[in-house]
Amino acid sequence: MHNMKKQALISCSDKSGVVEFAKALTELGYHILSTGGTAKLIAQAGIPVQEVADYTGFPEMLDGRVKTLNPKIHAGILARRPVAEHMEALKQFEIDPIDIVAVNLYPFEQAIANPNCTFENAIENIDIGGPTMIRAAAKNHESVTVIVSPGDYRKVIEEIKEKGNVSPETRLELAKKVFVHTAHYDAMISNYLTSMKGNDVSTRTKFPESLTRQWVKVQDMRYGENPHQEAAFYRERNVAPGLLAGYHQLHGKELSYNNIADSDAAWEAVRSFDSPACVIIKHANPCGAAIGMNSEEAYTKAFKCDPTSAFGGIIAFNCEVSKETAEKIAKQFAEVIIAPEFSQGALDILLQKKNLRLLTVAMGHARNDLDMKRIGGGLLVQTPDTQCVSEKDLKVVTKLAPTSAQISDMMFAWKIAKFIKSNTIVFVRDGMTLGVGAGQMSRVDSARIASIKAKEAGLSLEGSVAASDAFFPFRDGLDVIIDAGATAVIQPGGSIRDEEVIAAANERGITMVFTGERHFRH
Ligand code: 93A
Repeated sequence: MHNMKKQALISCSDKSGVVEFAKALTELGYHILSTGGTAKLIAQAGIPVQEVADYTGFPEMLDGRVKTLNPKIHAGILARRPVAEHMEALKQFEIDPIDIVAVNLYPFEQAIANPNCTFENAIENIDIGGPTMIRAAAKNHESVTVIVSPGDYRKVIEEIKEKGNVSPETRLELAKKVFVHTAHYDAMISNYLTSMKGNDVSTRTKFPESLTRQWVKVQDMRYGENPHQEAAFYRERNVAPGLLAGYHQLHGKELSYNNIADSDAAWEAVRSFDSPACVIIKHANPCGAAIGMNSEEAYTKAFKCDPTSAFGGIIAFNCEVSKETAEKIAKQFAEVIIAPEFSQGALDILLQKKNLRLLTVAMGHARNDLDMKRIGGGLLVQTPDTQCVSEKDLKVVTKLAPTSAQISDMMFAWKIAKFIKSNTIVFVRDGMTLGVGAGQMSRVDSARIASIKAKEAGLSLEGSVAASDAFFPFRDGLDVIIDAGATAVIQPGGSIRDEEVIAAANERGITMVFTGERHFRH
């Protein structure tokens, strides 16, 4: 052995913190081995470093494809220090044990995120030597410390300074990170390669042959949908945060499984409105939604729609919650309130409610790129429903044209209908829901339920607007809506009986528009 010092191998594409790390290790008595670019940087900083090529006796070759792939490196990493035969073997071949491996990989993900990335460039960004070293070091975490994230340099240095060594617990933690990291790295590569259409390297589909995502645990949960189900909450790795990665809980008990699911639905719905809006969710469905001049007006209107169901609901706002709004909310039992901000006056009131959870959430986060639904032994994947019609897309199909007030209510009704489970019928007037029929197997039943609920809430449907999330297969559903008092209907159209349904609307003197697209939600 030509080197009795402890050794660290540093080979990093992301070179942040490398010089400081190498310096600290040198001061702690480590010999530094490093690859071309990293070695150069370390040497420039005046820190002693030996190139891997110099140590192995093999130059970096094949345009850098082979730099560290050598038994002198891999035996040095993999040798079990407590096993005498392993240490004998190292001696026999003049190999020095490597105690610390700090590597981060060719930036494959960043490379393919560039729209101009060529296939050749992507392939060159597949790191081979790096994953090999970190997997080896992680496997041998009994003896080796492996670092894949510059954020961990400091912890390692501090432990060595304090105890002369990195603790077994830290080595195991760092090893776990490696396999999470390489699994993600390989997933990115396989998603990229299998999203090619056939062998055509220039075309890609959103749906790769093999779809691999990585989910990182946020927390264990007390229980799932029901107390006898165990549960945990995960977020998707390296994805722009949605509601959950982006929320901040100001107050209240931990969110439950159902709280999170419903909060997500509430947040998705409320952020789709441009003017101040309030959406109240129960069991994943809006039981009241409204727009208004401010949070107070929006809440008052939304609550009126179905005060019974709003009990224990999730209330979401897309605007600051005022003191006046908080005073009103304080009179009902709510599980969660979500808003981009709460005024101090509102907080003074709401923070007194022990069981109320308050979340601040930004409204502008990106949507998921794909929607997923588990089925027995499989996964259904689709692009999310991001369609949103504008006024100019509406096609008037009746003799009677809608008034501008009706058009505004139709647009509101159509927006909220998208967030109500199918079959959906929702009555609306003056920017508030009056009755919601959700999740029924027949559209006629949804229409009936929506009108019954409006009546129970003491709301008149005379002159209201109704939205249907999909076409009417027969005129019966439409008749129920008109009988209830609606004078304007918004629906996608597209039924083979559209003529019959349009004739019914004309016969009964209402106005109807088609959107040309539907919003099933299950
Ligand atoms: O092309 S490789 O797969 N072949 C190797 O043998 C190898 N060894 C280390 N890439 C290899 N590396 C990678 O080089 C490391 O994972 C790191 O990302 C990068 C550091 O190279 P440099 O120090 O020259 O900037």
